Amino acid sequence: MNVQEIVNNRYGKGIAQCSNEEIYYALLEMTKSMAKEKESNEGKRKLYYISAEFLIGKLLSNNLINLGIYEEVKQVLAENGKNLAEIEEVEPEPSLGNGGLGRLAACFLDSIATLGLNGDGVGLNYHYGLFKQVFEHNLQHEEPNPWIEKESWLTKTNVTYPVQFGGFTLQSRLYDIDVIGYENRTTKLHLFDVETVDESLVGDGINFDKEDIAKNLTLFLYPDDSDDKGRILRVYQQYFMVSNAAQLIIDETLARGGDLHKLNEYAAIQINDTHPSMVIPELIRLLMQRGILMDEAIEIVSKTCAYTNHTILAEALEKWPIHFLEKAVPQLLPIIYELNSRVVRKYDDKSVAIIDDEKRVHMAHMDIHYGYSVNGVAYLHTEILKNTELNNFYKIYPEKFNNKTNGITFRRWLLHCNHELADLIESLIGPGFKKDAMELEKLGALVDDASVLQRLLDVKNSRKTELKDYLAKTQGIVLDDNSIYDIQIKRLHEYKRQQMNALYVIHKYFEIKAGKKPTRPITVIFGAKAAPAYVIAKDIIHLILCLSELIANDPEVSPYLKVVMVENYNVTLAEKLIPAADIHEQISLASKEASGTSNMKFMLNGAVAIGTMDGANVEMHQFVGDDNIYIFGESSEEVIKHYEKADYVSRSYYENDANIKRAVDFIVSDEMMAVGCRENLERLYNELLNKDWFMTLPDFEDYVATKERIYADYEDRMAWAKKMLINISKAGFFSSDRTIAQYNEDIWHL
Ligand code: C3B
Repeated sequence: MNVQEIVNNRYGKGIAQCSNEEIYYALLEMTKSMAKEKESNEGKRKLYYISAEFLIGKLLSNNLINLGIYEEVKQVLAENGKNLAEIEEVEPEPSLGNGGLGRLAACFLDSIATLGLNGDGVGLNYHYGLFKQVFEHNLQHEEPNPWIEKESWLTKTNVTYPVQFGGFTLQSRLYDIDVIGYENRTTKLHLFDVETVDESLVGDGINFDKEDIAKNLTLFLYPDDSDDKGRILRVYQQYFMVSNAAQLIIDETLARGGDLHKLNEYAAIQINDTHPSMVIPELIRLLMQRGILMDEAIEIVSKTCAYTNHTILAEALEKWPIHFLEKAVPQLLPIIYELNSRVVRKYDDKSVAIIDDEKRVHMAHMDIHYGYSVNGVAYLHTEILKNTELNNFYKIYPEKFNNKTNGITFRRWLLHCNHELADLIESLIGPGFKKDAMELEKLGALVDDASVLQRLLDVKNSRKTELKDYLAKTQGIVLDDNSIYDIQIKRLHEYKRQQMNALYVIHKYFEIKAGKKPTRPITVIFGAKAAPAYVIAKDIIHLILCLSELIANDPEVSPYLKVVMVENYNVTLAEKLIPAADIHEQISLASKEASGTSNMKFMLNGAVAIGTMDGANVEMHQFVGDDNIYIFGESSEEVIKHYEKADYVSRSYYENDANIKRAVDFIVSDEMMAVGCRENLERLYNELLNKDWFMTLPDFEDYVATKERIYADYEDRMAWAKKMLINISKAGFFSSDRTIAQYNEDIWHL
């Protein structure tokens, strides 16, 4: 059925008479039924990509593109006076992820479906997602972000499993979302839920009774973990996710005539960061329940599970106190003890034990010992895992370690979010790049063609104007589309160093006051959510919002400098911001950003990076060369040495550098106090002065100098357009189709 027929059936009227909302639901129905008609991917071994996060974004346009009917639908609607872009606005965005890790999982599903691989995603159906960010008095507040409506992309299934916790059992319910591949078959995102969940539990902000597990289990992704009740709730969530996954895997294997003794021939499980790690003991437990002896069960599971590490930050490498597990999942403890004692017996090295002296279970250690593959997510990150962070494990299992540099789906991050650029590229090199991203290299032959460069600049300008209109309409933000758009969008974290960018803003503010006016106005745009319990991250947001207000109200500075922080940064906003960027900030402290994936999206959309030699920036630099990316700051080796020697003293940088002192002092100036809160600003000031764990100050001067260079280079428009085109032409490697093909070849063997 086409749109017209569905609209007629549903509403008994024509498209022209319908509201945008009515049309949206008709398109949802049509797309879902078309997905059902597509074949799902098949094969003997099936991948289960288990992840606590799937940041899928809105689905309508992507599904239409992947079904190959986007243009057709757009035209039919236009003929009836309707605008597809406006209809897209009706769709709520599910916030089932924090950031990179969750968005990566969503890109991977798109590529798995597109490449025709037999693999599904497994996660949880959080009713209120992460949270919706609102700004009040220049501070972040959190609110629930409901996204599940009566009709949605979710399809309720008949699948349900009992999940046993210490003292009680919950019955699950599986909901599916069809993931439609590009001109190909489909796969599924399985989201488990509990029917007893009670949305009315949530009171003020995102507060709720953390102990009523039957009612709260799937309300939020990662509830506030600042106290033990929040932390233990995460254990309940994680176990619920993996127990359901393990039961599903066993059921599907048996249904396909598989033999559980050879489970690894039927299933590959990718453990996405440590959140799903309990799948290892759970699967061992379930196999033993079905009569398989422990030795064999351990061996089978070890040949089935593979682990991806996404970070070296200690706080993200989960270590659960044994008493949490005793309370939530006592049935797993005998297995975890056994897994640990086998390790301890074999290796006389406490650093590789699963259970440490403080009685905490190191989830990553369990994954490495009892999985068959360990991968990092960019070249540098994997090298750091092998040589530093996980070196003791690498010495035991060198064959398990491998790198899989992240990627992004070009369907969403080019074809969908930047139609005009996709059309320009197609007119230059043909449509082949849509299937084989490496064909973008062909653009390399055109870097000296002035008319091509001019068209590229024109496309960028129209994206900038579009962003200006969108932010004016949705957030009341006023942009100058003749200014340079310099954008930093990612979770707020001290290692990502939004605070360094903010210190630069202060520096620039003083320079402008001193009469050093930029050739062209600069707009520094931020988008970031801070974890609800991450106090300093919230203080950094406060700093940025205060600077935004202070500068906007300063007639001397505001014509040249503007600071913007978009509210509730999410996938939808990223889709508008990235195509409009001139410059993107990838300024993490070297060694700390495992990969980064927004860097790839910006590159593909013709923005130029300023960044440190960190994560995938290293590979980007290798592809585009010194002239087309602005690298600054200390290297990862230098940074790692500082940590080893504990020789970094932020105060000495402050005392010995007038620019740094001036910028840091401004945080607690009278001007700032007039627009901000003393408590937050003083705390941040003290943090920078006395700790600065992520070493903002040593890189500051180099950062400032590099910013001046990049802004100056921007003024030679043709030379800049050449940089843009070179970035696009070298982006092909960062397609998630390449990443997924490598996972399959080296790890999954589907
Ligand atoms: C992120 C990392 O911080 C990014 O560098 C990386 O690109 C992505 O994962 C994807 O690999 N990450 C995250 O978003 N959440 C975590 N808990 C750990 C890492």
